[in-house]
Amino acid sequence: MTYVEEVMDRVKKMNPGEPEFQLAVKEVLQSIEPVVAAHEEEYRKSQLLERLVEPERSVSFRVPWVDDKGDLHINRGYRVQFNSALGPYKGGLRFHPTVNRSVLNFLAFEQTFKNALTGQSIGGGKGGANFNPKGKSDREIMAFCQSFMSELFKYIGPNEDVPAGDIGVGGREIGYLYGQYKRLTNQYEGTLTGKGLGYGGSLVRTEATGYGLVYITEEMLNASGKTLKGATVAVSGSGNVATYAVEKAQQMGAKVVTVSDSDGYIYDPNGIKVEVVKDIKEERRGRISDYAKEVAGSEYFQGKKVWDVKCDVALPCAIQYELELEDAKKLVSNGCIAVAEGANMPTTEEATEYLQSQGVLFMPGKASNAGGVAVSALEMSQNSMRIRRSFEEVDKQLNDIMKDIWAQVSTAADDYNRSGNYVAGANIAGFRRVVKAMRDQGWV
Ligand code: NDP
Ligand code: 2IT
Repeated sequence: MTYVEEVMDRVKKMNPGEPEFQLAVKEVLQSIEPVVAAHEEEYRKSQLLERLVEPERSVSFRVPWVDDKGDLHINRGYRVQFNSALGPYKGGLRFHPTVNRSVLNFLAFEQTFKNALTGQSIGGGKGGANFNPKGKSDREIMAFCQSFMSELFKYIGPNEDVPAGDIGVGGREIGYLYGQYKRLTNQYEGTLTGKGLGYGGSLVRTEATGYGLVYITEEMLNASGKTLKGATVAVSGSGNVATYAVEKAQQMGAKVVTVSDSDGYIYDPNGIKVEVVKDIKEERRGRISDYAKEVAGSEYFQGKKVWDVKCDVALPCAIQYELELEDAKKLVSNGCIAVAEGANMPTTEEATEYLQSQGVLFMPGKASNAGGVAVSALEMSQNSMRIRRSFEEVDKQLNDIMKDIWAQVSTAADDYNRSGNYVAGANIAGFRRVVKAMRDQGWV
């Protein structure tokens, strides 16, 4: 057995029943194998990979809350503090019924390498709860957020762990969480990011993940002599990442023809009207099927996925494993030339391998959706300095960071004879930075 295989075996034994986490570790460890081979003795001696796959700390806690009828509910909350070699733990909070330890271990592990790619001083973490915000009233959401923070506040802080949003956690939830944090700690500080602009938030944080995704997609296309201008784009999801990916892709001259939610998708051959998506999702908190009722010429497909639609570029922006092998086959047979992940691990292992084997340009989420956390780090620095940067300034920094990530990912792939394999490039580039810091900090 190679060292990587031994560590993989250990992860399986120590984390039984955690398929998402095991898969994420496997993907990273397999792609860094050439780097490990070059330093095997040193890594073994310092148990480097064993430490890399073990979260530094992980808490779970009871979240009791009362609904509008006066009934009590109990959910489980979590925070996984995976790796602080590069800085305070940083990563989002997800409120979704599928949240469990495996999903959060996978997301926090991935976050460690993503955050490394941003070049900023942030470690990897992730948290959330198996709470379903769908159909809940504003008061119920507030009650849940306050109860969740009443436990979480013990483990976070501006130099310790700085959570943000993810699925089911947007501006409204961050506001309620922040209010409760402040009440409990008596501190007005940057312990959460994605805050409202009126109380310490950064311009561009709302747009950052979607915009960053489009910036790096354009870099990847340009390197192959192609562009988003004039391209037809399929986007999945209609949440934070999807909405601003649609907006930026259209600003760059692409035609985006789809958005979706977990019930079905919209096809609009005239180009998705992003104001309508924002109104339905951000204002009315409705379902995406409403779009077809409001926009003439568009169509709603219940229970189907956007990958049925012919497109040049696909941007999966919803949830893990939403793009499976049969979807990848459809994309290829419809002439798709590039896939860039807005979500975390939306493409299954088999689908990724198929796309790469067919010559489709493929950018993994830890590189392509890093714009969100990168602007979160810019929010942290603005909070520390008590300053506020303009939209243009932050947007320019975001663009520069995405260009830098593109350069790191493509160069690392070249360095290890994997040119064009950006999965390997992203894992190797992220790993190198994390490992250097871990090595320098000794056996901790
Ligand atoms: P949101 O909660 O704002 O939106 C999620 C969207 O995905 C909703 O439209 C939701 O629809 C849809 N969705 C969920 N499950 C499915 C499914 N099974 N099939 C199709 N659509 C589905 O979350 P975000 O936009 O913030 O996050 C989306 C992805 O991007 C996640 O993977 C997240 O981890 C990742 N990400 C987010 C960042 C951020 O800054 N927010 C940063 C980097 C990555 P429905 O309402 O029906 O559930
Ligand atoms: O997956 C992610 O990178 C996020 N949900 C954003 C994390 C953050 O801290 O901004």
